[in-house]
Amino acid sequence: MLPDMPREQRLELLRKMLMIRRAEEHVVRFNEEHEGLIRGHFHIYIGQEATGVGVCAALAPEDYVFSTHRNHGHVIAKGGDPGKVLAEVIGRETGYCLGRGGTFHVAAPDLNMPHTSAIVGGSTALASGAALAAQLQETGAVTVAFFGDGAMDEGVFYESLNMAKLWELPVIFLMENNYRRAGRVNEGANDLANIPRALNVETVTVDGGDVGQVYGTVSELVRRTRAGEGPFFVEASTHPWPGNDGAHPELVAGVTDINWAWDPSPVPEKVRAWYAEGDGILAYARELADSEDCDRDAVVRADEEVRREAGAAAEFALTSPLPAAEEAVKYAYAGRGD
Ligand SMILES: Cc1ncc(C[n+]2csc(CCOP(=O)(O)OP(=O)(O)O)c2C)c(N)n1
Ligand SMILES: [Mg+2]
Repeated sequence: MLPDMPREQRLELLRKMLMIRRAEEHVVRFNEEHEGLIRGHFHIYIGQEATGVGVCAALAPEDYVFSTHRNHGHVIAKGGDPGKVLAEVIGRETGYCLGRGGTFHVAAPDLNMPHTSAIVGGSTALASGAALAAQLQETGAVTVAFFGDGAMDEGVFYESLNMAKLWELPVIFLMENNYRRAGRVNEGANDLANIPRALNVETVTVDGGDVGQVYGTVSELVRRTRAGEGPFFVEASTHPWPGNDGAHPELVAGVTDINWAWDPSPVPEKVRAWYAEGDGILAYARELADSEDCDRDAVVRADEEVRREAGAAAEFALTSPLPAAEEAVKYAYAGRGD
């Protein structure tokens, strides 16, 4: 569904989604091409870009977003600088958290993303707290908590949702179901959306791969949340990206070629179905190219620009210095260091 907005803004949504894809392709390549550059695990938002971009496009700059272990995409969607995101992913002094956070904790307070939690379910409590503050201070800010289907197994999720409902907090619980099916083997509920319904939290399900649908649905919920009708719960479902199947994310089909949107024949057969049906970026590229006031050329040009920018961002990160060893604890404790 094309989002209800002028052509330039529609293209801007495409650019944001592509920026997440291109930046994260660099993250996977950092890991594949530079031994020891990323220490430990890392998580990739590829395949879910339409959700993050659609939600953040519905928010105002003063609204809050709390994210998870898949935060890179959310930060870029909220307007983050891809160079500072990539620098943080590899622990550089020029990153959003001066290299102290790393891939799991790319927080960006100046974008009203004060913290991200790699503790599964943690974002729901942080977001409810921020929403309580906004309610008490009457700032009018809306808070979004992104979290995954797995976070619904956590006790903190129930507590956060229940308190948010009882106190009518201005918060939207945005569950990203990246398994594209209702219920899971480790859930008693056969439909995850029934869990918030049991607490009388109004719940909407959307196709998380359809940026227009996400934007339209969340815009209306943001309006209602600001009017004091919250909290709300959204389930945004996506098809799992095949690159996440192994122990570490892998570019199983190489980098995405935007031309696969209209000619999928060069895509390796084992992942062709995902690129044909599951990839929200290619679906949106097709929609835009077929729309009245846009065409393939505009889409391809947007991708070229984004690839250049993402390449410069990766270069910026790779050439940025690590924090000095003697400053390791600077900023680590309140009142210490600087
Ligand atoms: C409290 C807690 N338990 C376990 C983990 C390990 N862990 C990291 S990601 C993950 C899966 C989370 O699934 P989901 O919330 O659906 O997010 P997805 O990775 O699918 O986006 C787990 C269990 C963790 N980080 N925190
Ligand atoms: Mg999940």
